[in-house]
Amino acid sequence: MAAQAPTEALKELKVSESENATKATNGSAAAGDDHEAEDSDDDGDENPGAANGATGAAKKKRKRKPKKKKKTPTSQTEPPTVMISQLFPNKNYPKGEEVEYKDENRYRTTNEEKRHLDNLQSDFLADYREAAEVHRQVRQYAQKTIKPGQTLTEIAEGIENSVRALTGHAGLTEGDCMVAGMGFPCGLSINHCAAHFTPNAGNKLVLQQEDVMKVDFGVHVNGKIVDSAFTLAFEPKYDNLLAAVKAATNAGVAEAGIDARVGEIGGVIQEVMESYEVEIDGTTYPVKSIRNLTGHTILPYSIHGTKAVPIVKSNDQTKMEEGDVFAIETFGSTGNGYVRDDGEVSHYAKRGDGHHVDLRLSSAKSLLNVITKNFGTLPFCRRYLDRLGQDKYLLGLNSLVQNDIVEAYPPLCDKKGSYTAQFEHTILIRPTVKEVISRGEDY
Ligand SMILES: [Co+2]
Repeated sequence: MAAQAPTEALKELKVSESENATKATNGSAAAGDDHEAEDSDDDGDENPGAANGATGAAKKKRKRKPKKKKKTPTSQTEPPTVMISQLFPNKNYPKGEEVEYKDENRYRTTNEEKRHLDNLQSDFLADYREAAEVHRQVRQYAQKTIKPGQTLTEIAEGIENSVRALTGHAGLTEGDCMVAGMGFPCGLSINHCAAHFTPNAGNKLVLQQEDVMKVDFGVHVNGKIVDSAFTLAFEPKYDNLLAAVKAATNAGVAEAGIDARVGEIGGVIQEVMESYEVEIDGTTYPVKSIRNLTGHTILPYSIHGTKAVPIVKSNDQTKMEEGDVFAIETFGSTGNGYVRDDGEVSHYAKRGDGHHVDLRLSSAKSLLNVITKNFGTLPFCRRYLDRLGQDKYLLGLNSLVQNDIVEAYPPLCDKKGSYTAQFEHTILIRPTVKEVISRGEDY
């Protein structure tokens, strides 16, 4: 999930290309632009965990039959439905890509004290590796099967229901979403829209052959959120755009480490990104880093921590430190290289700095209770309220946004007609090594 650079901070960025520095027209959060008419009931075709829940009943019935050992599945199904904890017993989840630190931090890999510190993190690591394996298996199936002609709703629900099944938490009982499941909604942002679009109920958008779609979703286990994204395109003319962003993200991942300064990492990312150009339908475009989007730290149950990783050169001297978790994400664009709020909001999250407000609206009060119990500070979207049986909640939701209790994350788009792409990994700055937890054979 993308973090947005605050407007003041942008002034401090040393942007190499400023000719397109259009004035920010960030309107106030689009809280009042919503209409309820489209809300419809979820059709409730959830399947996660069905096979497991049936075990008890099945045992009773078959009492007299000769004992047939219930086989633990040893491979994933298509679409994915088998819990990752069954595929990897005893929490033996695959590691991410471990990268040794460089230069004055080389000693850490073998240092006794750092190894001890690392060993104390075994539960944290197991949760993170489980979430990452869920992400890999779900996204690799998505990459194979998503095709033009599908609706964005079926794509998003397919990904989200697979995540829920693989974590073993359907998220339909109170508090279950907080144990494991979606770390944030499945973003499906198309063409000039870079981030934070997911269909609301009733949306009929269909994926087109010529579309460039950013698929950005989070998986969490006990609040450890893996934030990773990729871009899908079906026409080869976009290959260079995707290659630029993939290379830029990998450069950012490679530069990350203990004591690395985020402003310098931004410079490296920009240099790689902007060394590419892409020819689309006879016009050649330079690929630009989107300068008001950034990577970010991740905290337990909180997708946006306090540190940002710019994707353009900046004089931000903030250092990466032992114990940090970073989402390294980069965005390339054929447009202005600058996004603004555009369109109906779908993504929301309760703010962590919970100050008390006496809410006058009873619908806002009861909705806040639902949000707190089911999502805490994890981002959610309107569809997640629908599937919990909530309806007619928009007035209450908008009131929570206006009272700064819930933050709205509107879609972020570059200029119309442009194309944007994104790749993103989550990395753990462990005491001994850097672990690219979400690395897969795909990206
Ligand atoms: Co992110």
